[in-house]
This record gives sequence, structure tokens and C-alpha cells, in this order.
Amino acid sequence: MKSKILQTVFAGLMLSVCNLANAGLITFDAGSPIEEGFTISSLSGSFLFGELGNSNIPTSGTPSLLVNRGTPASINMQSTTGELFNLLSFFGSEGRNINTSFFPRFGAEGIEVTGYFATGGSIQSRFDLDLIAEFNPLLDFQKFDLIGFNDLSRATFTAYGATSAYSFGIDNIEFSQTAQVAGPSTLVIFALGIMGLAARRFKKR
Ligand SMILES: [Ca+2]
Ligand SMILES: [Ca+2]
Repeated sequence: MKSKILQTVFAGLMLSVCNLANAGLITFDAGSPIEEGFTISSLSGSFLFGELGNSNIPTSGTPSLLVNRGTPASINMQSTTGELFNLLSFFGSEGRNINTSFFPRFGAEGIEVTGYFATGGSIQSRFDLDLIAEFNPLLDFQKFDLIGFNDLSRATFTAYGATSAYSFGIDNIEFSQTAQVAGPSTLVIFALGIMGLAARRFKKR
């Protein structure tokens, strides 16, 4: 009997602290800076949502976000509700055709991602681009994995390199969020309740 009660308490505790991580993808396919509970805002540069077939904008195979005319181009990503998030990966592009005719030297040579931890401090990684932008989904965009970008309150993506790094392209920002978990007080109340119930049962016998 006693072990059964302990089992129940244990199961209850396990259930309460279970983290439910939901993953999501910001695709920019709807042409909006607000998507999947996040707001993407410009820190430097203007937004162009790259529809397919626009010969000025390198393509990921689907509509993407081109950050244009920044010094350098830079964006901020934040949850609309202030909820913390983990960044997992993103697709990045030069934003402009670096090596050939269209605005040579204005495209980014890489993208620097900074994640700001809710507890203070930050994490930063630089991702060099391949400098190929030929309006070909296989070449324009590369996928970059983000390691350790967890429990962030916000993140920035900033271009570097080139003459002014005034543009870059971004798509498919992959994130996850951890569902709200029961606080310690809830757990204590739950455990005390079960124990009280158990004590009463033992008294009855
Ligand atoms: Ca897209
Ligand atoms: Ca490229």
C-alpha cells in the first residue's frame, strides 16, 4: 500500500515537471514580420519580403526576408508575449549577388547571430556565407545550426563583411519553446495533499 502511494506521488511529480517543448518555423511565406508568436523588427535596414521570381532577391525556394540598406543590415527577434525561446537553425543568404552584376560588394559575407539570455549575458556565433547568389535555391541560401542558443529573451541577426554589409537574406528560423511548468509551490501542495490522504487512510486501518 505504502509503495503504491509513493508511486502515485512520484508519478504526480514527474507529470508536473514534464517540459513540453513545441518547435516552430518562421517561414516569411505570408510576407509579414509577425509570425508564429514572434516579431521581427529592423535594427538597421528596411524589409523586403522576397517573393519568388524577383530577380533582385536571391531565393530560398520559398518567399524569404531580405534585409536591405542596413549599415550593416540587422534585425531583432522577440516573442510577442515575452516568452523565452531556443533558436535551433536558420537559412541565411548574402541578400545580394556578390560576385556578379547586381550590386556587387553590398551583400553580406556572413551573418552574426547574438542570443540574449533571460538570466543575463549573451551568446554569439558567426556564420560565413558561401558568397554564391545566383537566384538558385540550392546556392543562395545555406542552413546554419545554432548551438547553445537556449532560454533567450531576444536574438539579433547582423550582417558582416563586404563594403557595408548592407543586405542579407533570412528564412526558416527554427525555434522551440518550453511550455510553462508547475512551480515548486504547486508541487509541494500536491505532495502534501497526497501525504495527507495517505495518512488518513492509514489512520482508518
Ligand atoms: Ca520561406
Ligand atoms: Ca549563397
